[in-house]
Amino acid sequence: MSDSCKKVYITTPIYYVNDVAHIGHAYTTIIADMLARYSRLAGYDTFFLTGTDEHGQKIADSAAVRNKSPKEYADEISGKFKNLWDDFDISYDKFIRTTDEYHKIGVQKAFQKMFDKGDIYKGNYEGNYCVSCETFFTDAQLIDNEGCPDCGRPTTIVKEESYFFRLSNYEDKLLALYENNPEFILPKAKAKEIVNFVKAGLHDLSISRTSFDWGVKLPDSMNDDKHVMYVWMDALMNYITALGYGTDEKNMEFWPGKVHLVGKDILRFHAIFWPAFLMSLELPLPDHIAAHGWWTRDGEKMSKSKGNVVDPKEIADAYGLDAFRYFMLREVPFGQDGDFSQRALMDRINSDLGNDLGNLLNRIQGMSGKYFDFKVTSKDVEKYHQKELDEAHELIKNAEPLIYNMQINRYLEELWKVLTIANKAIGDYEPWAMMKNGREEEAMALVALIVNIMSKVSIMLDSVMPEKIAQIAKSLGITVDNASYKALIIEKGIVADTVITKIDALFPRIEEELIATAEVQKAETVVEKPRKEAQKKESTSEEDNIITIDQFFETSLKIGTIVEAEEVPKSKKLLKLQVDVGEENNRQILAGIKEFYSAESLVGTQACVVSNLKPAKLMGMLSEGMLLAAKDENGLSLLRPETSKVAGTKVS
Ligand code: ME8
Repeated sequence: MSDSCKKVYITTPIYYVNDVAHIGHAYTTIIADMLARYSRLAGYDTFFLTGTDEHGQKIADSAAVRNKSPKEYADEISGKFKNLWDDFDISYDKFIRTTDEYHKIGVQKAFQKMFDKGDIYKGNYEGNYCVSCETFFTDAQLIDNEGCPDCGRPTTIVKEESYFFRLSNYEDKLLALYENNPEFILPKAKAKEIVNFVKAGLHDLSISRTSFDWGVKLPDSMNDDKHVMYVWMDALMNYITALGYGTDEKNMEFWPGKVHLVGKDILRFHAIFWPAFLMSLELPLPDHIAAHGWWTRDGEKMSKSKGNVVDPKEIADAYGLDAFRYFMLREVPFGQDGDFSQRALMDRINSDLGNDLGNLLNRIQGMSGKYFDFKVTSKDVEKYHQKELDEAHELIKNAEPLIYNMQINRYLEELWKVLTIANKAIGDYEPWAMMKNGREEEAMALVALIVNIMSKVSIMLDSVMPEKIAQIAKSLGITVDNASYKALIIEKGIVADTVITKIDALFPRIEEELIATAEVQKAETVVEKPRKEAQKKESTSEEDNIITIDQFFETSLKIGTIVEAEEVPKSKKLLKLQVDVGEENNRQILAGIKEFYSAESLVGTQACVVSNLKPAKLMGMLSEGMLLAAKDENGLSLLRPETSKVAGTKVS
């Protein structure tokens, strides 16, 4: 980031108060928190905003179901979000609620300004409305004339008087914006779909509702009590009302924002409506709208109704908050979807955090204690290790821009390369041999090299794992702040003489048995989930879960011949199968069917295989597919062709 930009404004979406937080919400908030902490450390005047979105029919309906007033209900859920972020030590500067008075005043002022400019007019609307997505759709967009194209739920026809925003007037300006600012939408790959959407033509946007009253009223001057503001108009404005737009404007100096972080589900609102509103308000535009992917569970979108939600608090309590933060930021490239698995989390803890980071600190403690009574001086480090220091500085310098380009997983990868320099140097130079041969000065320089590398990496990791880095800093006798960032990172300086303090292991190893338990639990859901889903679909309506034929064809189904089968020791449910699906090599598939089939009985039989499933590791073994089965109270049956088919035959 250039030095001229001294103010940084970072936002999360404001979360709907119709549901409690899950790891998806935690993900966005943790990325934003990392960016905010890093910006502060690097010396930028930073404002980090999060909050809750509390108006609209969806919230009013959720409250009604619970026999609560919308405000009562919003207070309760908003409080839960805030408590969670406080538990997670999220460093927000402001938590906005759209029911806050200053917000409502700001939204009304914005409406008035857009109206005075001629960008808002009154008309009539008739359209297909999805309450869940709070969005209108044209007939052509609907699935089978009724279903919402975003969530699949049935839409209803809403006919009402409405105020409209002249979105159609902004088509060309928006296209010019995307063209002239190729990094406005991040990752850049996502811009294409937005550009195509705008090119297809924008309709004016209905921005008020008369069918319910749980929303911000229009400004008094409109003299129109029937209407409340469309929830997305109300919600998007939070990014400026939180800075005091229309009320106490002193924090508007943080505008335009650096980055609005959003999930890909709400990119369209942020990359089309929001810049158009801002243009209408004659306000400058933010640098980036950065859209991340979805966290799924066993390949499916997480939602309460599916019962597959991962509670972030439970995970952070079980594995440690910083390990959870590291995992979320490291595991999935920004913009891509990721499947949440405890096994992957444990692997990261044992390998990246325990072996690479934690163990390096142990080695510093061990070597400095054994050879130098914990006292380390860096006076000769440049004499003996300029090359390693240069390599480390180069990697760090190149890693930094990745942060604001939202390539945070790559940023972490680069920092781990710096740790490798340190771990490798110990093996290459063998300080124990140096000590034996009386080359104490060189051994000290080597220990100092490790301390210097660890200190620099710690500074760069502070925003990712603040609690653990505080412990490392204490052990190294350094401080992590803007002064040390400048001295050790920007000016590439050397750590002052220091005394190392012994501390407990930072990331104790998670034992294999625990990992195995988590794997089996996960494996069991492979069998259990489809059954539960099937039952649910029977009891609710299938209309809730309509998919298109194209979505169906995304799943590749083939006939497989089971060539070998054996039991997985210590697992109640798993069998390990080698399955011929017509490829050069057989696939190894772990199937949770041990209670229903013996290994021998399966050899030579056929089954229907999902063959384009992302490979997963179960109990340390690769599983490259899934067998289809049906289960009821009488047991489980694999789905097989009626007569034998050539292995690899497509099922459609
Ligand atoms: O959309 N994976 O609120 P919301 C990753 N109020 N991120 C996820 C996720 C998942 N499975 N599920 C949710 C709204 N998120 C509006 C926003 S802003 C002016 C108004 C995250 O409660 C992700 O950031 O439905 C997504 O954009 C946001 O939660 C949606 O939260």
